[in-house]
Amino acid sequence: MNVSALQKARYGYTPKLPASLSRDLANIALKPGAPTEAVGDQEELKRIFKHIYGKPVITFEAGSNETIGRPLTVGVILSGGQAPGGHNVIAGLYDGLKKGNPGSKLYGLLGGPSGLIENKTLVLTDSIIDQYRNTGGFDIIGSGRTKIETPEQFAGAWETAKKLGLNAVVVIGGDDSNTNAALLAEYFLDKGSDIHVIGCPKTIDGDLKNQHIEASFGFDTAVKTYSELIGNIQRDANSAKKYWHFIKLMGRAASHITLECALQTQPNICLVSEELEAKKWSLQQVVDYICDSIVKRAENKENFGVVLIPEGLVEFIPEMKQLITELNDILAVHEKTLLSIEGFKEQIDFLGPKLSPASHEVLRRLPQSIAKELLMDRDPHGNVQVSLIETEKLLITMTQKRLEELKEQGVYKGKFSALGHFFGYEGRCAFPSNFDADYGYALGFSAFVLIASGQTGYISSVKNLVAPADQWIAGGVPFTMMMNMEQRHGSKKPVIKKALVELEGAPFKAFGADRDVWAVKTSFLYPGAIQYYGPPEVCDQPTKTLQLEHPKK
Ligand code: FBP
Repeated sequence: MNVSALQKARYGYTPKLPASLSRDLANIALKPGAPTEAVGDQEELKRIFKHIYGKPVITFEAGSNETIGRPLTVGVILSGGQAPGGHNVIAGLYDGLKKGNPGSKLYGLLGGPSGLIENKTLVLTDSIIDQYRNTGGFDIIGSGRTKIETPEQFAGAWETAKKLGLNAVVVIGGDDSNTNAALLAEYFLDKGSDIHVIGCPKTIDGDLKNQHIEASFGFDTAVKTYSELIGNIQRDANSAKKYWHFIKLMGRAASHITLECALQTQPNICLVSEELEAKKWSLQQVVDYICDSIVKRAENKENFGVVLIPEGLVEFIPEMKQLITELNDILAVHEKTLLSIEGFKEQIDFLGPKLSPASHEVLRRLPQSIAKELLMDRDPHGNVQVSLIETEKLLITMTQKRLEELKEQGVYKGKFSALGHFFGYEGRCAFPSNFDADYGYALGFSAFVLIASGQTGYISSVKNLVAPADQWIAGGVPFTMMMNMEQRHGSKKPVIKKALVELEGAPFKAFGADRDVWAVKTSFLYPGAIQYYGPPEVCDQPTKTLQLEHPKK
């Protein structure tokens, strides 16, 4: 196969494993902690997850493990958006299985959860795995966002699992996919079967984390890729001194990506959705905040700058959030009718009586292109597809308008020329950084140990991530520990609680301490490209978020 020089070199990279996973397999024992409770709605969740609720957190320690060498047949699913390190999770799982027993078999379930429902599979072999080690992308088996939801879909999953003779299914996914994995684990147990389900925390968004899951894999590489691009744009802006760049960054709900990129690059403005929601800012207040920096910089003859915008912003502006919540509920029932109506005005008229008067008014006042984007299809989990909403353009248009008013009032004397960018897909399939290559591999290997030790209802976990990899602590965290009940698709559903940016957390505080200076004085940092080879201080540094949230002891 014809591959790039870097790809060839990366095939030869050996991911670093925690000491607890490097020892002889028969000497990896499971140490359970105390039983756990869900983060909310405990009684309801106990009823829904009769079998898997309340399991203890598990860590791996030295001690004997008698079941680990038996042959196993496992199916693996890549679910949701791509995240660098996914191929290494599969490689870690595969290597663990083969080390445990060369007769073990790993099926790739093709195209996401639908591969399990529809029995679309690929038997993974040494030669397949070796072509994907330490590479980005999910192309080894493909991904998808299908949710296993209806009785027919669960029955399909059950049939496939029986036909393939699966002992376990590993779901590599974000909060929604791992919620689905929890339901599947419960379903299999309800059927009286011993097919086990283990999850792995994936998402560039970084919003699947808690005290035991310090980060999801993919975040590290994605933020480093975006930060490189932002730094390059900042250097261009500082050279040409003529453009304001409005850069929207992926992260469907939480602003972790945007915040981390701000810590790495020190732009003039970084909007953090969670803060705007807490302050109950309107869209106009956000625009006024941006204009304030533009006006002050213009006074210093600096008619250029960079604004970072989290992708999920619109869902956190209270008036927009209310509108989107109402639209979600309406679309859950009337989506087909709405889509059959021709003409945008007619669609708004149809929605009018179903929306509250305030939300109807917000929808009417939005630029048509943005309003249309809000009406587009939801994803199978009922989420607005925020990556398709052009918030950067909305903010440029509104900023332009406000600056014209300020010019008329004699407050602003600068020149405003703006460019919009969206960095999202650029970062999701990059070659995984050394951190994500190691972390992904360790998560996959840890998933194998959980399965081989007869566990189900767990998400694979590897923590102590700011320490060198051999000191990482591997184990499993029960799905139900991370869950609560939330409104989805018009009704209450069990879900893994999304970890949003905490305004009292160390990363936001570090940003808050400096941002007023950055807003006026050019303070750009240029992080450069991810380095795969070289000194550890250049190649193996975890994100600033991780370092601030888990300072080295
Ligand atoms: P996951 O939560 O599935 O990891 O996906 C995250 C994400 O990359 C978001 O940042 C983005 O909004 C979304 O996927 C885009 O979805 P799609 O790949 O379907 O366009």
